[in-house]
Amino acid sequence: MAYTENVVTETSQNPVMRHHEATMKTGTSRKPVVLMLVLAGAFIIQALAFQASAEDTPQAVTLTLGDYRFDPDSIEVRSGQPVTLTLINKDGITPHNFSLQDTKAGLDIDTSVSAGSTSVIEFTPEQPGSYTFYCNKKLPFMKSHRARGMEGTLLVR
Ligand SMILES: [Cu+2]
Repeated sequence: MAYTENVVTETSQNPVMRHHEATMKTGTSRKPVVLMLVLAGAFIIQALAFQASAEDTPQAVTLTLGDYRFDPDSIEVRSGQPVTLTLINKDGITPHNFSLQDTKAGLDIDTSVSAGSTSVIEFTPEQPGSYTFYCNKKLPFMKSHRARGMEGTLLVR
């Protein structure tokens, strides 16, 4: 048993030791070794980050608001994963809004987007289903934006 351990130790450590010696000879400082360790560390961190992003990818969706409609007016996302929603109001003077309220699904979004500006929100839909979103803007004595057709569907798979 002791013999086997010796063999394993020798084969696994010798190349590393030789490599260290070689590195030390070529340079007067330990810099190459340190650099190698930093690079190895960076590689591991990158690998971990990639793994995390594959499991928890933010879903990016962009909606244009204007002319009393959403474009597109139907979006589809995966449940349990964060959604980054970019809302672009392309109208020159009309403010719009993105409302999506469903207490059962844990969705409570009410974001206004002033004329010509962009808002970015993030939310995580936990409950698969079909949800209606709309613009809640309405001027006195006028039809609401929603009544004029400003609504759409969020499909959560
Ligand atoms: Cu509107």
